Amino acid sequence: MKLTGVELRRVGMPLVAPFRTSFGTQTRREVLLLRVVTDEAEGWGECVAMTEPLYSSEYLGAAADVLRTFLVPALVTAGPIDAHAVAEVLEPFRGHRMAKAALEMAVLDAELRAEGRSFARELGAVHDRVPCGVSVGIMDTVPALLDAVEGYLDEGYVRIKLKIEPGWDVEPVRAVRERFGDEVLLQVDANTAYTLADARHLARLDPFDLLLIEQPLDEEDVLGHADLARHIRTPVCLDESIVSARSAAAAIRLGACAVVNIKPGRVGGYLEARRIHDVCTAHGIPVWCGGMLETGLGRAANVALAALPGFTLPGDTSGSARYYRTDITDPFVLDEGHLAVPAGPGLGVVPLADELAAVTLSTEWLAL
Ligand code: OSB
Ligand code: MG
Repeated sequence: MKLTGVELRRVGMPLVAPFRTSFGTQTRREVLLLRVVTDEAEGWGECVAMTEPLYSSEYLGAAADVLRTFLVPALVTAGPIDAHAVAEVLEPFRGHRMAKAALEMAVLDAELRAEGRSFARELGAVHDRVPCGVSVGIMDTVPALLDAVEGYLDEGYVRIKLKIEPGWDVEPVRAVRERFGDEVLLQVDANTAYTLADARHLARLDPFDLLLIEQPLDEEDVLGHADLARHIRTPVCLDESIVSARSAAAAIRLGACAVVNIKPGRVGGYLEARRIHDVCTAHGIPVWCGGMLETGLGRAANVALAALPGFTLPGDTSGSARYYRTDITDPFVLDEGHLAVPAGPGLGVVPLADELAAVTLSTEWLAL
């Protein structure tokens, strides 16, 4: 395939409700989309970087810059493109995994569309639908949280994840357990808000039979997670710390995680995400698919990934309506707590022209 054009497009979409985590409150999502045009087909990529470097060091403006200045030019220089060679071409550039992931996703989408194959088939999906969890933000009050959780359970979500931070942890978890019972699959996500000095406090979550606690400590504190795991009964799951199959293998060997959250953007793409799945499966470590408030484009690919055999826990693969009143693709809608895995060529979804135009903030054609 020959690359003939790359478009960067910034879109801005309001969230249906504010989403508060230990690192900040989001009321809207700005997303960088990539459209690659080749001599055979077009492909779409979604960059999961947020506008500010609060979840990770990456942010939207930097992703656009590194794509325009280094990544796309390197791909053009490399000659005919092949999705499985993109990561190798981009490898000399340090970091910027979310930007690299978006470019690889777009090339892979173009390639698969040209060949009439789906992401699900390419990645090795074994299910045609996946069970869905939902990530519930920090709320001002426990009653407000219980209302939100009740709404999601009524919609059919099969797993609840509560965002936690110091001052909003044991009480909300206790309240959700008391109100909705022990059968609800429940887990928490701290987004690095604690330190090892909080180990005894975090052990107070032990009685609530949580599926896992996600990323309690700093992204770089892999050893700390291994130490913490010896002080609490709740299984430790890593998100921010896992940036590659290599880092996943190291974290597993250190005993730093019993579960892994796989986010393709964070690890440089869907192909590396599959390698992490393979490493974890080989070690008997369950994985689940994380989310980054994706539009329907990223959501389609995530749902395909979540259909691989090692994804034995429900992911943050919510329906479009969890975040957006109007998605830029046909919306993903829950059916009995599940989403159908797209089966069409490539992502199996395309942006709807009117919806996309309505949320577009800017577009830029890169000079190739
Ligand atoms: O830590 O998993 C996270 C959203 C943005 C950044 C980080 C995280 C999240 C979520 C929501 O928890 C995931 C989703 O529903 O898309
Ligand atoms: Mg997380």
